[in-house]
This record gives sequence, C-alpha cells and structure tokens, in this order.
Amino acid sequence: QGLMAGKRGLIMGVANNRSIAWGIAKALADSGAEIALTYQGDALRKRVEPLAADLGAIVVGHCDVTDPQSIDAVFKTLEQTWGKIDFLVHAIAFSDKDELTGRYVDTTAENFSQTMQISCYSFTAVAQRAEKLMTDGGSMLTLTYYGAEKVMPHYNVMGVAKAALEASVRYLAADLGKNKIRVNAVSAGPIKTLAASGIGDFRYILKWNEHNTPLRRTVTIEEVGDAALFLLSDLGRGVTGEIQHVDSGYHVVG
Ligand code: 0WD
Repeated sequence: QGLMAGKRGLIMGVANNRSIAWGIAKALADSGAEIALTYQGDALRKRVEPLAADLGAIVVGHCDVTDPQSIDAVFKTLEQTWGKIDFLVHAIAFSDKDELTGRYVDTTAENFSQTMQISCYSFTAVAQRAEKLMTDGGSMLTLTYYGAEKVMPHYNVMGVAKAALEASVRYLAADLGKNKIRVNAVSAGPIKTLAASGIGDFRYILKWNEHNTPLRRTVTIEEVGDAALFLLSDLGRGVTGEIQHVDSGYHVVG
C-alpha cells in the first residue's frame, strides 16, 4: 500500500523521458497512484504512449492549452472514465526561444501574451476544470523556477510569466481551500530537458549550479518527483499556497 494508493489524477507536460512531468509520474506510480497523461500533438503522442504503458497509465488524448476545446475534451474523458480525480500536475511552459536570450526589454507583445497564456494562464484554465472533478478535495501542482524571484540571465519573459504563475498559485489556494483543494508549486533547479534547451547558455547555468549551490550539484527529475509526491499525497495535507524549492538550496545563496 503506497502513499498514493486509491488516488487518481492527471499529469500534463510529459514530452519524453527527461521531462520533469515524467519524474513526477514515476514517483506517483511507484506509490500506487493511477495516472492519466495528455500529449501535445501527434509527434509527442508516439513518445507518450509507450511511457504511459510503462506505468500502467492511461492516455486521455491531445491537449494544447491554447485550445480550450482540447482542454474541455480531456476533462470530459476524465469525467467519463473516473468520475472524479484527486490530483493534477501542470508541467507546461513555452516561449519563443529567440526571446530566451538577450534582453528582456526587447520582448514583443505577441510573445509576451503567448508566454503568459501557455506558461501561466493555462494552470488556472485547467484548475477551473479540475476543481469540478475534485469532489472529495484534491491537490494541484505546477512547476516554476527561481527566475520568477530574481533576474536570471536569458530567462527574461519566462521569469515574468513564472512570477505571475507563483502569484496565481496563492490566489488559487485561497479560492479552492474551502473545497479541500490544495494548490502548490515546486520551484525546480535547472535540469536538462527539451524545454530547457531553448534557454540561452543553459549548459553554463548547469555548471554554475554545480559549483555554487549549497549541495554543490544539480537536481534530478526523481528528486522533483519525490517532492511532488509529498505535496500531492496526504503527507502534504497541511500545505497550500507554497512554493517549494527543489534546487539544491540555490535560492538561499543566489
Ligand atoms: O530546468 C528546467 N527544466 C526547469 C523547468 C526548471 C524549473 C521549472 N521548469 C518547468 C518548466 O518551465 C515547465 O513549466 O517545468 C515544467 C516542465 O518543463 P520540462 O520538463 O523542463 O520540459 P519538457 O520536457 O520540454 O516539457 C514541457 C512541455 C512541452 O514540451 P516541449 O518541449 O515540446 O515544448 O510542455 C508542453 C509540451 O509537452 N507544452 C504544452 N502542452 C500543452 N499545450 C504546450 C501547449 N501549448 N506548450 C508546451
């Protein structure tokens, strides 16, 4: 009997086996959770289906968070399949990589809106739908980065979107607490994933962390998964509105 036995939920943002969402999915499945995954587009479908099979997870279809109908379709499928859910993981972000380098001041209005929509608003959009299925309470989690709190080289518009995302975690926690729904974020240290490879000088940032974090190393998706397990399971039952750093302690020195 694991910590997540009897709990069911949706994980959004698995792109491949390096994704943070995949580290979270593994930790939750190892603890007995039943998991549903979405994929973004047909190219990722081929990656996600075998990964889901490894975990005994179900795949509830394509979801592009810029298309509200695709979000509705996923939640409809979840409702028909399970009736209710206990947890939600949002591990989604996007910005034009031409703006994840150079100066923040040069951000365009178009990419600002797109970055905010995909990396910030989409968490609220899925929370709205998930709330309706969390009839016995639940736990929601998103992923953020220290660039929300401090200026990090090249993070630019994504740092602004993450700051808004962290604020939305607090507002969602306040709104949904009455329904026994907790809302938290993990602020992960840099990890080499597909999304991270779009950020300028990312290898240098990893090296910098190896030399300068209190633990003198970077973190893994398994470590993020274990922190997510705490926040999504009953171990975290007294925690909401929290930004939990899993960053080898960088936020106390950086
Ligand atoms: O260093 C890192 N990797 C950190 C990542 C440090 C701290 C936080 N994070 C955050 C990211 O900002 C993101 O919110 O963790 C979350 C997960 O990112 P990841 O695991 O680093 O990256 P990846 O494996 O690429 O997954 C992100 C996925 C997308 O992958 P790609 O690379 O194809 O963009 O987000 C999904 C997509 O699957 N995604 C979308 N899903 C639905 N609709 C959309 C969209 N419009 N856009 C991106």
